[in-house]
Amino acid sequence: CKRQDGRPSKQRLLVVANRLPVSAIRRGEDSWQLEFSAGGLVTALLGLKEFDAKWIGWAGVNVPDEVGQRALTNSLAEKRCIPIFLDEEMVHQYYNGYCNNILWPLFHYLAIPQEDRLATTRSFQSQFDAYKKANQMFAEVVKEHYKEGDVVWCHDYHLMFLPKYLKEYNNKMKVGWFLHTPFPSSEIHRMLPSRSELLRSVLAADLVGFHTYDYARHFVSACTRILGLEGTPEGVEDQGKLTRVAAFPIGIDYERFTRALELPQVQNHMKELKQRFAGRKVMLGVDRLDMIKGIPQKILAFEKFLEENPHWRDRVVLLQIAVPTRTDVPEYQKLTSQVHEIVGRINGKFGTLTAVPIHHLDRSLDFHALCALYAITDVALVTSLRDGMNLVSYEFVACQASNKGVLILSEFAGAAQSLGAGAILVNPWNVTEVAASISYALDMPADEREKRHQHNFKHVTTHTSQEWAATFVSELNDTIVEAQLRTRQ
Ligand code: ADQ
Repeated sequence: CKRQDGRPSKQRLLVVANRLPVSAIRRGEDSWQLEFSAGGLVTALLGLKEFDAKWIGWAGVNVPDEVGQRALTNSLAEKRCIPIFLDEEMVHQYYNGYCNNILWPLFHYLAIPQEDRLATTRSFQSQFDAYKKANQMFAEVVKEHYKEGDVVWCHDYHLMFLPKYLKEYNNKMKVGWFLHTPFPSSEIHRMLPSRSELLRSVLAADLVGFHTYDYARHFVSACTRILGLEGTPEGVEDQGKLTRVAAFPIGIDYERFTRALELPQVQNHMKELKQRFAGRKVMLGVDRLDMIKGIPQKILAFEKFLEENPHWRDRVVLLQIAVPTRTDVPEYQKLTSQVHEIVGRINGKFGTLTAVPIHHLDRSLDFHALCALYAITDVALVTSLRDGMNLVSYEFVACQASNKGVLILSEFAGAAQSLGAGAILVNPWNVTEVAASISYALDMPADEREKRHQHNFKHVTTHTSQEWAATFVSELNDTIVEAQLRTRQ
């Protein structure tokens, strides 16, 4: 593909995800303020600089009036974003309901709580219908903006029907689908009443990607066991049509972090933090306040560590930065109160008149503050009960070139497969083991810290988000060329 001046033009890419990378705040009838929002997918896709990319997704606000919708569409166009407008009922049924109440916990091996089971069973069909309807709305907007030759990259569990709807419209469209969460064992997936339809819709894509080989394997075995299809080393075959299935481990744009650390304001902030916590080791947790992140488990392990190691009590502090998400879902409200209650109890038990062992913040930190915190941390604690990858662990490593801090990482995060040898791997359900790992990490000799850090740093700097996106798209292009060759033979 060439431009008029002979130079190759960038490949056009339509990135379709439930949420746009910006949040919109209404400032007047026809004026909007846009802000980049935190989150794993957003952070990773900031690396898509080599493509002529446009984003399609929901802006996270209800805009019932046409004036507001037009104004928001215009503001977003400057950021190369195209909005989908979902009304409140749709958000309730599709997003809070089917996506976050059913697929999210199931894909993370979390059982639906006893008191919600009946309600979930009752509302299942209406939520599933809304899910399909929402996916159709996304498909309509993609169709409107699609030009021949575009690559359409669908993201995550919110959009499992999108490949099917797009291919039904135009079978020549290049469609890839990537899952950011784990794909669970087929034994878990088969509990879903809509298990077969979801699998078949995803299989309409040309290329299906996961963070790890294990998730890809679970998906293929769900297709063979539930749909009776044939799994091949390349993917899944159905009546002569091959859907490629592969692992594409995500990374981060690590230079964004290393560059930020050189800025005077970040350096100053680091100095302030070091003074503030002088004489104490700093432990850090940065998570969305979600049940998959294992925040209560982390704090309980820290409590056990303090109980068992009285000599550390006033020499260590845990900073837990937890950005609230899905705040209108009762389960998440319950989690917030639970975390507050545990933190309060532990601070009451081990705090003094001048210091507390845990600083817990329910908020997002701006990028520079986050970099400074990562850089001055001695031990980072990631205790996800399940996590597709976990970018926080990579971001911490990227900021540790001088400090060589230790990463304690859940074996249930995808990142454990890439940073396994550099991190201390733990089972977050086992508080005794996590407490012992905290003690080990705090006392770790410098040469071991150095060796572990080098291993992690090498991985983070050689597996970037740019490379992840480029590999996925190039594999998608190759898959289509191969399929054309096969059809011609
Ligand atoms: P998330 O569940 O959002 O992502 P993660 O991969 O850790 O999890 O990414 C979180 C991002 O949000 C990081 O970039 C982090 O810096 C930022 N963030 C989190 N808390 C913050 C806070 N308090 N203040 C500021 N920033 C904060 C999903 C999957 C993951 C997968 C990613 C990418 O659940 O498993 O790794 O997508 O595929």
